[in-house]
Order: sequence, then C-alpha cells, then structure tokens
Amino acid sequence: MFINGEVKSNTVAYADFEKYEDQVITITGTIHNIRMMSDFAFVIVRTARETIQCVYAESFSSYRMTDDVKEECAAKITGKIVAGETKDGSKRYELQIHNIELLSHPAEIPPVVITKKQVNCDLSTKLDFRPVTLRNPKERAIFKLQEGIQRGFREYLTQQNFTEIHSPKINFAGAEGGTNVFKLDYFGKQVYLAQSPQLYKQAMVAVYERVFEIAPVFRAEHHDTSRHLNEYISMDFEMGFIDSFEDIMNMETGVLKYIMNLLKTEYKNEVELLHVELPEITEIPVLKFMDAKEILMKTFKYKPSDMKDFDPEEEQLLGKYAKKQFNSDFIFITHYPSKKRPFYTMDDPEDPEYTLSFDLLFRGLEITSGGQRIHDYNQQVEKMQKLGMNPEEFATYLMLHKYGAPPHGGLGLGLERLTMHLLGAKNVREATMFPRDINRVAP
Ligand code: AMO
Repeated sequence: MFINGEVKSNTVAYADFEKYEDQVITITGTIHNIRMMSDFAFVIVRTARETIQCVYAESFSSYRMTDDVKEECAAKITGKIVAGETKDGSKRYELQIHNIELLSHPAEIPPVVITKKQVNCDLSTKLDFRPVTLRNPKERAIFKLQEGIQRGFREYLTQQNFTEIHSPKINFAGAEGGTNVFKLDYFGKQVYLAQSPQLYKQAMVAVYERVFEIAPVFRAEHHDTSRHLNEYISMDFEMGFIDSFEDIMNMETGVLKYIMNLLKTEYKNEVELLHVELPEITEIPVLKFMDAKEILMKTFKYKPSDMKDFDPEEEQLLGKYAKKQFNSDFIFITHYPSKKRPFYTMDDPEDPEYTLSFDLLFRGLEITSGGQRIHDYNQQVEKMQKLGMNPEEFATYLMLHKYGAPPHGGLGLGLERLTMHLLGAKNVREATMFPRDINRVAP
C-alpha cells in the first residue's frame, strides 16, 4: 500500500448547496438538534463551521428514523438538496433526509443545553463544561473569530518581511520584572515560565531584523480580575532599524487595519452571529501620558491615585475621550514614566523621567504595550544597575547589546483582551478557550 497525501473533503459546505440543487449528496456532522413537528422533523446538523438544516418526513423517503438518532450522535446524512424560501423571501436550501448512518453515540446527554441560540448558564458553569459548551454555535464562533485575528497578524507581518519565531517558555529569568512570575523546579535549579518572549525576540532582531511570535505566556496573577489570566496568548513583534518608536505604532495600526478587514470579509458569519461591531480604523490618535493625566483631571475631574500609571477606570475614561473627541475606538498613550516600565525600555533622551514607550487602549482597555528598546551595551548595563539588577545574571541577554544591535523596538498584544472588547464581553475568560486563573486549571 502507498499513501499519497490526498484527503477527500468529508462534507459539502452550505455555500455549495446551490450547485447540487435537486441532487442527492452526503454530509458528515453531529446531530445538533432534533425538533419534532406534527408530521415531519427538523434535524439540525453541526458541521465544522455551520449548522445545516435537514428535514425528515416519511413522505419522501423509505428511511425510518429510530430512537437511536439522538442529539450529539456523529452521523453521515444522505439526502436531496431542495430549495425553499425564508420568511423574507430569500432562497434557502435544506436537505431532505434519505438516510442517516450513525457513527457514534453519546453515553449521556450534555449536562448543559447547547442547542439554544446561546448557552444560558453562568460563566463558571460554562467554563466547567467547556468541551461541551464550546459546541454551541455562538460559543465556538468566538474562537473562530480569534483564529481570524491571529491569521491577520501572521499574514500582515509576513507580508512586511517579518520572520515567525518560537522562543523558549522555560527561562533563566523573568523578562518583565515584578512578582507575577511562575517559579519552576528544573532538575533542582530554579527557573521561570516565560512572562513574555521579550529577551528572545530582541536577540532575533540582530538576526532577522523583523520577527514575530504568537504564543502562550505566563503571569502569576494573584488576583481574580475580569481582565487578567495566568496564561494568555501574546502576539508579539520586534523590528530593527527603526527611526523612532512611531514606526512601531504605525506597524501596529497597519496590522489592526488588516485584521479588521479580514474579519469583515472572511469571518462575516461569526461577526454577525456574535453581533461584533468592527472598529473602523483610518488613523489612531496619540496622547502623551502626562497630557492624558491632565485631561483626566481637568475634563473628567478624576483624582488619580497613581501619577505613574493608569487604573482601569482611567483607561475607560480615556476610551470615552477618544471616542468623543476623535471618533476612534483606539488611542495610543505614549511616554510612560520610566519608573513603571521594564529595564529594557529606552528612556526619552529629552526627559529621562519618561520613556519612548506606549500602550494602546481599545474601547477603554489596554491591549498592547510596546516601545523602543535600549540597544547600547553600556546604557543597558547602567540601567540594570540603577534598577538593582545584576547584569551578570543577564549575560546571555546582553550578548545582543555587547556584540552589536540595531536601533529597535516592538510590542506585545494580548489576544484575549482584544477579542474580549470586540465581543463587548465583560470578562476576559469569555474570550479564552480554556482559561487558567487563580482558581482554575481544568478543564
Ligand atoms: P505587557 O506586560 O504590558 O508587555 O503585556 C502586553 C499585553 O499583554 C496583555 N496582558 C495580559 N492579558 C491577559 N492576562 C494578563 N495577565 C495579561 N498581562 C498582559 C495585555 C498587555 O497590553 N514585553 C512587553 C511587550 C513589549 O514591549 O513588546 C509586555 O509583555 O494586552
């Protein structure tokens, strides 16, 4: 026997039904819902990305449905494609069932109803039964949409000559500082789970000039909040030979435009099903950190508790400001105080209290941090020492600077946070397939 790599398609997509009108075809899928009517039944079949309406009636087939045919049975369904009309008069195809071949039988009925328009239970139950609740068409559409975001990120950056990389997740040091780093026993030695690909994506700038990575990162968040996960997907890029950190913001704006357009064109069904309001992006307004603080105090009469960072309420107010003032769902905030940014961030030569860095807020939530990095060896060593770090511990990272690096910068974009605010969801877990938080490591 020889294997030749040819895999036949196992079903016919609804878009192709027109081609097969009045013909008998076979589709495979899971029996999603059976609705008995007086003298016929609707059998809704769930395929990879669609639900197909099939009809069963004794009048048009010699096949007789038995009690074995149940929801969540995997099945091969043969039938004739017939055209009908929807309420608004448009054409709609359905499959008149001639035969159902059952391929598997569930041992039990699902613990949560998944056949309604949406899964009607609290978030915790929804997550407890994730392998089942994700079968609901609306739930699964979230992660199809998320696929589109990642695809857009990857496609656009590949077109811009970025190289896709994979950096290690078991590391000798935490890249972002702070206490939210997971410690791991590594054959008797203490190591850390990657908080970000930061140190490695920078190293790769001296190799490929432009790199990106889409991968999980780990943060030991000690609090149960609606916007923090302990494991999330970080979409990172890093680019060399920049003139300023504005190049990074421009690249991100290009990426976001591309992603939104891809969602609009190739994820139309999911966008409609989830009632996603895609942001229109032409250009994104930019505010300096201290100017943003002033707006918060003057326009919104807000009394900030911390002049070095924003709290979630301040981010929300800035989101409102961007919408009202610039009709934009996004706003870049630049020049964050040096004290609040990690050791690799380049200080502003004009005012070293601040940095050449930025965050991007989307509908009032931080979805990105980025900026220009220090590329000079002495400057980086000096900054580490000033922050009380031991440069020797970072000797492998500092090879980048020691042996020469171009001016460079980059960013990290939180996939779940972007998805969450596209959906208008209140909790980032809604946009996480299998969330990991302080209380949850299963399913
Ligand atoms: P930062 O730590 O700000 O920057 O993270 C970048 C983006 O990642 C997302 N994010 C999170 N999402 C869910 N749960 C969390 N616990 C969480 N923490 C962060 C946010 C955030 O904006 N190395 C830098 C990026 C860079 O400069 O290139 C970094 O990781 O959307």
